[in-house]
Amino acid sequence: MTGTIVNLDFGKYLVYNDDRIYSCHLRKTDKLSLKPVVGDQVDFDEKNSIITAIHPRHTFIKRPRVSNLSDLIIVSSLVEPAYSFFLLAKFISFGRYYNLNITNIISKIDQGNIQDYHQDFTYLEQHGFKVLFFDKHHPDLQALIKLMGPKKVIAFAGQTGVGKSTIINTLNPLFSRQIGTYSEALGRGKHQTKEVVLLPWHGGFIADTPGFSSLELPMLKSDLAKVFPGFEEQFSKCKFFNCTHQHEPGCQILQAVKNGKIPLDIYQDYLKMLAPLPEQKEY
Ligand SMILES: Nc1nc2c(ncn2[C@@H]2O[C@H](COP(=O)(O)OP(=O)(O)OP(=O)(O)O)[C@@H](O)[C@H]2O)c(=O)[nH]1
Ligand SMILES: [Mg+2]
Ligand SMILES: [Zn+2]
Repeated sequence: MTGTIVNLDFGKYLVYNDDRIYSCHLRKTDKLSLKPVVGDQVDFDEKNSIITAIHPRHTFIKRPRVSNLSDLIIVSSLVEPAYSFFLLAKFISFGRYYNLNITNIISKIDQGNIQDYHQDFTYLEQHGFKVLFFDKHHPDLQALIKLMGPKKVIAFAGQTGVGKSTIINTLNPLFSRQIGTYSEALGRGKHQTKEVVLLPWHGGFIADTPGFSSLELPMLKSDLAKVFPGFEEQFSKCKFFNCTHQHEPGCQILQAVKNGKIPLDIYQDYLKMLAPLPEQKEY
Protein backbone atom coordinates (compact mmCIF):
# COMPACT_ATOMS: atom_id res chain seq x y z
CA MET A 1 0.00 0.00 0.00
CA THR A 2 1.02 3.61 -0.49
CA GLY A 3 0.40 6.34 2.05
CA THR A 4 1.63 9.61 3.47
CA ILE A 5 3.54 10.00 6.73
CA VAL A 6 1.47 12.42 8.78
CA ASN A 7 3.21 12.30 12.14
CA LEU A 8 6.03 10.65 14.07
CA ASP A 9 5.24 8.88 17.29
CA PHE A 10 8.17 7.76 19.47
CA GLY A 11 10.08 6.13 16.64
CA LYS A 12 6.96 4.98 14.81
CA TYR A 13 5.71 6.52 11.60
CA LEU A 14 2.01 7.23 11.31
CA VAL A 15 1.02 6.58 7.71
CA TYR A 16 -2.27 7.85 6.30
CA ASN A 17 -4.16 6.04 3.59
CA ASP A 18 -7.81 6.46 2.69
CA ASP A 19 -8.96 7.84 6.06
CA ARG A 20 -7.01 5.31 8.07
CA ILE A 21 -3.79 5.67 10.05
CA TYR A 22 -1.27 2.83 10.13
CA SER A 23 1.46 2.89 12.75
CA CYS A 24 4.56 1.62 10.94
CA HIS A 25 8.24 1.18 11.60
CA LEU A 26 11.41 0.53 9.66
CA ARG A 27 12.82 -2.95 9.67
CA LYS A 28 16.01 -2.90 11.75
CA THR A 29 17.99 -4.49 8.98
CA ASP A 30 16.42 -2.27 6.36
CA LYS A 31 18.86 0.07 4.73
CA LEU A 32 16.53 2.71 3.39
CA SER A 33 19.05 5.25 2.22
CA LEU A 34 16.84 8.07 3.52
CA LYS A 35 15.10 8.38 6.86
CA PRO A 36 11.41 9.03 6.35
CA VAL A 37 10.04 12.44 7.38
CA VAL A 38 6.55 13.85 7.73
CA GLY A 39 5.19 14.50 4.25
CA ASP A 40 6.85 11.51 2.62
CA GLN A 41 4.92 9.26 0.31
CA VAL A 42 5.83 5.72 1.29
CA ASP A 43 5.09 2.15 0.32
CA PHE A 44 4.26 0.02 3.31
CA ASP A 45 3.39 -3.54 4.11
CA GLU A 46 0.27 -3.16 6.20
CA LYS A 47 0.32 -6.74 7.52
CA ASN A 48 3.69 -6.28 9.18
CA SER A 49 3.43 -2.49 9.62
CA ILE A 50 6.71 -1.94 7.85
CA ILE A 51 7.73 0.91 5.55
CA THR A 52 9.37 -0.59 2.48
CA ALA A 53 10.17 2.43 0.28
CA ILE A 54 10.12 6.23 0.18
CA HIS A 55 8.98 7.92 -3.02
CA PRO A 56 11.17 10.69 -4.46
CA ARG A 57 10.50 14.02 -2.73
CA HIS A 58 9.24 17.07 -4.63
CA THR A 59 10.49 19.38 -1.90
CA PHE A 60 12.39 18.85 1.31
CA ILE A 61 12.76 21.41 4.08
CA LYS A 62 15.28 20.72 6.82
CA ARG A 63 13.88 22.95 9.53
CA PRO A 64 11.08 22.16 10.17
CA ARG A 65 11.62 18.65 8.81
CA VAL A 66 8.89 18.16 6.26
CA SER A 67 8.73 17.04 2.64
CA ASN A 68 6.50 17.54 -0.37
CA LEU A 69 5.03 20.90 0.63
CA SER A 70 3.35 22.73 -2.22
CA ASP A 71 1.98 25.83 -0.47
CA LEU A 72 2.87 28.15 2.35
CA ILE A 73 0.28 30.27 4.14
CA ILE A 74 2.11 32.99 6.02
CA VAL A 75 0.26 34.37 9.01
CA SER A 76 1.23 37.74 10.52
CA SER A 77 -0.72 39.36 13.33
CA LEU A 78 -1.13 43.11 13.74
CA VAL A 79 -0.40 42.82 17.48
CA GLU A 80 0.82 40.21 19.96
CA PRO A 81 3.26 39.60 18.34
CA ALA A 82 3.58 43.00 16.66
CA TYR A 83 3.36 43.24 12.88
CA SER A 84 6.71 43.30 11.10
CA PHE A 85 7.17 43.62 7.34
CA PHE A 86 10.71 42.37 7.80
CA LEU A 87 9.52 39.03 9.17
CA LEU A 88 6.73 38.76 6.63
CA ALA A 89 9.25 39.35 3.82
CA LYS A 90 11.57 36.79 5.40
CA PHE A 91 8.87 34.11 5.36
CA ILE A 92 8.02 35.01 1.76
CA SER A 93 11.71 34.75 0.78
CA PHE A 94 11.94 31.38 2.49
CA GLY A 95 8.84 30.04 0.74
CA ARG A 96 9.93 31.28 -2.66
CA TYR A 97 13.35 29.73 -2.21
CA TYR A 98 11.56 26.37 -1.96
CA ASN A 99 9.22 27.24 -4.85
CA LEU A 100 6.15 27.17 -2.65
CA ASN A 101 2.94 28.87 -3.64
CA ILE A 102 2.42 31.70 -1.14
CA THR A 103 -0.63 33.27 0.50
CA ASN A 104 -0.47 35.87 3.26
CA ILE A 105 -2.96 36.26 6.07
CA ILE A 106 -2.96 39.30 8.34
CA SER A 107 -4.61 38.23 11.60
CA LYS A 108 -6.03 39.98 14.68
CA ILE A 109 -7.37 42.81 12.57
CA ASP A 110 -9.83 43.43 15.40
CA GLN A 111 -6.86 44.48 17.56
CA GLY A 112 -5.24 47.02 15.25
CA ASN A 113 -5.71 49.14 12.16
CA ILE A 114 -4.82 47.57 8.83
CA GLN A 115 -4.64 51.04 7.29
CA ASP A 116 -1.41 51.59 9.22
CA TYR A 117 0.31 49.08 6.93
CA HIS A 118 -1.65 49.74 3.78
CA GLN A 119 1.52 50.55 1.85
CA ASP A 120 3.04 47.13 2.57
CA PHE A 121 -0.09 45.20 1.62
CA THR A 122 -0.47 47.17 -1.61
CA TYR A 123 3.19 46.53 -2.44
CA LEU A 124 2.71 42.78 -1.92
CA GLU A 125 -0.47 42.69 -4.00
CA GLN A 126 1.26 44.65 -6.77
CA HIS A 127 3.94 41.99 -6.89
CA GLY A 128 1.53 39.10 -7.13
CA PHE A 129 1.14 38.07 -3.50
CA LYS A 130 -2.34 37.51 -2.12
CA VAL A 131 -3.08 39.27 1.16
CA LEU A 132 -6.11 38.14 3.16
CA PHE A 133 -7.35 39.33 6.54
CA PHE A 134 -8.55 37.42 9.59
CA ASP A 135 -10.52 38.29 12.71
CA LYS A 136 -11.37 35.30 14.87
CA HIS A 137 -14.60 36.96 16.00
CA HIS A 138 -15.84 37.25 12.41
CA PRO A 139 -13.95 34.54 10.56
CA ASP A 140 -14.51 34.43 6.82
CA LEU A 141 -12.21 31.96 5.14
CA GLN A 142 -14.02 31.53 1.82
CA ALA A 143 -11.29 33.32 -0.13
CA LEU A 144 -8.61 31.28 1.62
CA ILE A 145 -10.36 27.96 0.98
CA LYS A 146 -10.62 28.85 -2.70
CA LEU A 147 -6.89 29.61 -2.86
CA MET A 148 -6.02 26.42 -0.99
CA GLY A 149 -7.46 24.15 -3.65
CA PRO A 150 -7.52 20.34 -3.54
CA LYS A 151 -4.66 17.82 -3.34
CA LYS A 152 -1.99 20.11 -1.98
CA VAL A 153 0.24 19.98 1.05
CA ILE A 154 -0.16 23.35 2.68
CA ALA A 155 1.85 24.56 5.64
CA PHE A 156 1.01 27.44 7.92
CA ALA A 157 3.98 29.59 8.87
CA GLY A 158 4.44 32.58 11.12
CA GLN A 159 5.70 33.58 14.55
CA THR A 160 4.33 31.82 17.58
CA GLY A 161 1.06 33.34 18.75
CA VAL A 162 -0.03 34.86 15.43
CA GLY A 163 -3.03 32.53 15.21
CA LYS A 164 -2.04 29.69 12.86
CA SER A 165 -3.83 27.03 14.89
CA THR A 166 -6.83 29.30 15.38
CA ILE A 167 -7.20 29.60 11.60
CA ILE A 168 -6.68 25.87 11.09
CA ASN A 169 -9.42 25.12 13.64
CA THR A 170 -11.70 27.58 11.91
CA LEU A 171 -11.19 25.67 8.65
CA ASN A 172 -12.29 22.50 10.41
CA PRO A 173 -13.11 22.47 14.13
CA LEU A 174 -12.53 18.71 14.16
CA PHE A 175 -8.80 19.40 13.78
CA SER A 176 -8.85 20.61 17.42
CA ARG A 177 -5.42 22.15 17.34
CA GLN A 178 -4.34 23.50 20.71
CA ILE A 179 -4.61 27.26 20.94
CA GLY A 180 -2.10 29.17 23.00
CA THR A 181 -2.50 32.28 25.06
CA TYR A 182 -0.17 35.04 24.19
CA SER A 183 2.15 35.55 27.10
CA GLU A 184 3.04 39.20 27.50
CA ALA A 185 5.64 38.42 30.11
CA LEU A 186 7.62 36.41 27.59
CA GLY A 187 6.80 38.80 24.81
CA ARG A 188 5.71 35.85 22.70
CA GLY A 189 3.23 33.02 22.59
CA LYS A 190 3.94 29.77 24.33
CA HIS A 191 4.58 27.53 21.32
CA GLN A 192 1.36 25.58 21.61
CA THR A 193 2.13 23.52 18.54
CA LYS A 194 5.08 21.28 19.29
CA GLU A 195 5.41 18.89 16.35
CA VAL A 196 4.75 18.69 12.63
CA VAL A 197 1.36 17.15 11.93
CA LEU A 198 -0.40 16.69 8.60
CA LEU A 199 -4.18 17.01 8.70
CA PRO A 200 -6.21 15.61 5.79
CA TRP A 201 -7.60 18.41 3.63
CA HIS A 202 -9.46 17.95 0.32
CA GLY A 203 -7.37 15.06 -0.94
CA GLY A 204 -4.18 16.67 0.38
CA PHE A 205 -3.03 17.91 3.77
CA ILE A 206 -2.68 20.94 5.97
CA ALA A 207 0.56 21.03 7.93
CA ASP A 208 0.47 22.59 11.39
CA THR A 209 4.06 23.03 12.45
CA PRO A 210 5.95 24.77 15.23
CA GLY A 211 9.13 25.01 13.19
CA PHE A 212 7.92 27.85 11.03
CA SER A 213 7.76 30.17 14.02
CA SER A 214 11.22 31.55 13.50
CA LEU A 215 13.37 31.05 10.48
CA GLU A 216 16.89 30.96 9.25
CA LEU A 217 17.20 31.57 5.55
CA PRO A 218 19.12 28.64 4.06
CA MET A 219 20.53 30.69 1.17
CA LEU A 220 23.49 32.70 -0.04
CA LYS A 221 23.63 36.49 -0.34
CA SER A 222 23.34 36.16 -4.11
CA ASP A 223 20.06 34.20 -3.79
CA LEU A 224 18.10 36.76 -1.82
CA ALA A 225 17.15 39.26 -4.54
CA LYS A 226 15.67 36.39 -6.59
CA VAL A 227 13.17 35.59 -3.85
CA PHE A 228 12.73 38.82 -1.87
CA PRO A 229 9.20 40.13 -2.58
CA GLY A 230 9.07 42.59 -5.44
CA PHE A 231 12.72 42.37 -6.48
CA GLU A 232 12.58 39.71 -9.15
CA GLU A 233 11.34 42.03 -11.90
CA GLN A 234 14.39 44.27 -11.41
CA PHE A 235 17.41 42.33 -10.33
CA SER A 236 18.04 40.48 -13.59
CA LYS A 237 18.38 43.80 -15.42
CA CYS A 238 21.28 45.05 -13.30
CA LYS A 239 24.44 45.91 -15.24
CA PHE A 240 26.61 43.39 -13.41
CA PHE A 241 25.46 39.79 -13.18
CA ASN A 242 26.86 39.54 -9.66
CA CYS A 243 25.34 42.83 -8.50
CA THR A 244 24.68 42.89 -4.76
CA HIS A 245 22.23 45.79 -5.19
CA GLN A 246 24.02 47.91 -2.64
CA HIS A 247 26.21 50.43 -4.50
CA GLU A 248 26.89 49.18 -8.02
CA PRO A 249 26.45 51.48 -11.03
CA GLY A 250 23.60 50.39 -13.28
CA CYS A 251 21.81 48.62 -10.42
CA GLN A 252 18.11 48.41 -11.27
CA ILE A 253 17.08 47.77 -7.67
CA LEU A 254 18.76 51.01 -6.52
CA GLN A 255 17.12 52.76 -9.46
CA ALA A 256 13.71 51.42 -8.40
CA VAL A 257 14.31 52.67 -4.86
CA LYS A 258 15.27 56.07 -6.26
CA ASN A 259 12.13 56.41 -8.36
CA GLY A 260 9.89 55.12 -5.57
CA LYS A 261 8.92 51.79 -7.14
CA ILE A 262 10.51 50.04 -4.18
CA PRO A 263 9.82 51.91 -0.90
CA LEU A 264 12.99 52.83 0.98
CA ASP A 265 12.02 50.99 4.18
CA ILE A 266 11.37 47.81 2.19
CA TYR A 267 14.81 48.14 0.60
CA GLN A 268 16.28 48.64 4.10
CA ASP A 269 14.59 45.41 5.21
CA TYR A 270 16.28 43.71 2.25
CA LEU A 271 19.69 44.97 3.43
CA LYS A 272 18.98 43.83 6.97
CA MET A 273 18.03 40.36 5.71
CA LEU A 274 21.05 40.23 3.43
CA ALA A 275 23.63 41.09 6.11
CA PRO A 276 23.81 37.74 7.97
CA LEU A 277 23.68 35.56 4.84
CA PRO A 278 26.92 33.84 3.78
CA GLU A 279 28.71 34.82 0.55
CA GLN A 280 29.48 31.25 -0.34
CA LYS A 281 28.52 27.83 0.78
CA GLU A 282 30.16 27.01 4.11
CA TYR A 283 31.51 23.50 4.09
N1 LIG B 1 -8.16 39.12 18.96
C1 LIG B 1 -7.76 38.12 18.20
N2 LIG B 1 -7.06 37.11 18.73
C2 LIG B 1 -6.67 36.10 17.93
C3 LIG B 1 -6.99 36.08 16.55
N3 LIG B 1 -6.46 34.95 16.01
C4 LIG B 1 -5.84 34.30 17.04
N4 LIG B 1 -5.97 34.97 18.19
C5 LIG B 1 -5.46 34.60 19.53
O1 LIG B 1 -4.02 34.52 19.49
C6 LIG B 1 -3.55 33.55 20.44
C7 LIG B 1 -2.58 32.57 19.76
O2 LIG B 1 -3.26 31.80 18.79
P1 LIG B 1 -2.72 30.38 18.23
O3 LIG B 1 -3.70 29.98 17.18
O4 LIG B 1 -2.45 29.43 19.31
O5 LIG B 1 -1.32 30.83 17.58
P2 LIG B 1 -0.26 29.91 16.78
O6 LIG B 1 0.24 30.75 15.65
O7 LIG B 1 -0.84 28.60 16.43
O8 LIG B 1 0.91 29.74 17.87
P3 LIG B 1 2.02 28.54 17.99
O9 LIG B 1 1.32 27.23 17.92
O10 LIG B 1 2.65 28.79 19.33
O11 LIG B 1 3.01 28.75 16.87
C8 LIG B 1 -4.82 32.87 20.98
O12 LIG B 1 -5.12 33.45 22.22
C9 LIG B 1 -5.89 33.22 19.95
O13 LIG B 1 -7.18 33.22 20.49
C10 LIG B 1 -7.76 37.18 16.00
O14 LIG B 1 -8.08 37.26 14.80
N5 LIG B 1 -8.10 38.17 16.88
MG1 LIG C 1 -0.20 26.63 16.86
ZN1 LIG D 1 21.62 45.46 -8.59
